[in-house]
Amino acid sequence: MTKPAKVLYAKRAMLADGWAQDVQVTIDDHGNIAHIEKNQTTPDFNAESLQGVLLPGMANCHSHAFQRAMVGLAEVRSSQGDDFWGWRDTMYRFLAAIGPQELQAIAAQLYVEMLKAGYTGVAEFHYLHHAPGGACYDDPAEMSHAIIRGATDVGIQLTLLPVLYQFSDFGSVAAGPQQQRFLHDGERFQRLLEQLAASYPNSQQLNHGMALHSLRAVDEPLLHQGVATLKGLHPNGPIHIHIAEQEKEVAACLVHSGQRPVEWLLDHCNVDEHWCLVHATHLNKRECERLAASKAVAGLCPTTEANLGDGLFPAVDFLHSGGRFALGSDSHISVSPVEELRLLEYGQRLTHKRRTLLAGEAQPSVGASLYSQALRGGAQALGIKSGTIAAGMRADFIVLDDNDPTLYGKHNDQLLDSWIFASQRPNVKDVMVAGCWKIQDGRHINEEQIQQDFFRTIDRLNNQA
Ligand code: NGQ
Ligand code: ZN
Repeated sequence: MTKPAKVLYAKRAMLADGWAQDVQVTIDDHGNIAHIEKNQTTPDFNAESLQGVLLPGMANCHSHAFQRAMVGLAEVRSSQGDDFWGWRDTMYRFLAAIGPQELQAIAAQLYVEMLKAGYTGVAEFHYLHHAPGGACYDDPAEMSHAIIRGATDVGIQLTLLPVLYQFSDFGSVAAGPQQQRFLHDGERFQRLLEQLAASYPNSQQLNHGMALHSLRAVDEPLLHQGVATLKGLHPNGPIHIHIAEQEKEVAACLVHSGQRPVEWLLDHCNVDEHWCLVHATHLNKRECERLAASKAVAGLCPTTEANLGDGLFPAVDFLHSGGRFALGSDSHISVSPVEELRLLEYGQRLTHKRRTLLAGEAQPSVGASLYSQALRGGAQALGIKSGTIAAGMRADFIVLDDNDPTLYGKHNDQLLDSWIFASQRPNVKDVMVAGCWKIQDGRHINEEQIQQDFFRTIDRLNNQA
């Protein structure tokens, strides 16, 4: 591992308490911020001068890495039209050929793309556990190792969320043949989590959590068992769940339990700041307020939710109630926090027929308000001390190139507004994860090799198809 940088010097930086000039940031050997000085017109002799604006890096709260290799393969109309469930069939056919080698190569390529776009951490919602056909690998953590290797090689921070999945629908309906690779009972899932905890101690590189695939995939006893397993191993580990994404799922939950999915979850689990409810698209007013009050994070994935025809999350009401959100790139139809935030705001403008909807009272700039909220919610969803530049936090940073026609001459918050609404390029010059540079001048040190492995994997998948 490269040695953490010690002292950085930025002409301009977005700190926890606002914008500052001539900022010197000292980083300790663990990759955390030791201290910060502002208005330091003469930097220390050993300080590294940054060629742009220093911002916190974004945490990506929701990823299914293998899906990056199927983008664009489900955009063709069939005679019956298409919906979320049709996309899911295509995705199930695609994943049948993904083994550990393919998963590692795809994940590595994706994680390089994430870093370059400004994501410094990712929560991997990992449910592709078993071999094609459903048999358990000799090592039950085989596919988890592939993801961890992909992330470690690239150097993005990983929060691994092994997914508990047993059923195909409400009422403990047995899983289908295409779902066999995802399945665990409570005991086998506990063994997987124990093995991962023993093999990989928590570190700056890797954090452990778990996910429940959805209320379709677990019944109530299994849900509680899974949560108890996580709490036994990692008391503060994040717990994620896909919820209320499709209207069909809301209707099925109502028939099965008499309650809507989010309502049911809030009534049956101790949903708190360790939880991330992914999508939570279909919320009524009461659910919206209760979810906000729970301090859980809503894991929003605007480009995937648009691509899959999910519907629109009630962001205005949720943020008005004080709700917390994070961004996820989910199916990776886009890998860009900028594009996610832009679509999040535009979705609201198009429905409410008004402008500047997701800015706060205290923070009237939409770009700055959205970026800082997504930073805070993202770090919470990944269970890491990141998302603001302050002493004691991780040194997860991006350097934004303000010597770009879209960003040049923009004052503080205007810079974020211009980046989020108007940039045509990522504009991310350098990226640091826990004190180590991973992207410098727009490039990752191993990007050619990683891309070659990815291309070979795609060729292999195409030849098999
Ligand atoms: C997934 N993806 O697990 O990859 C899901 C689809 C399902 C999204 N929800 C499968 N975007 O929900 O059953
Ligand atoms: Zn998902």
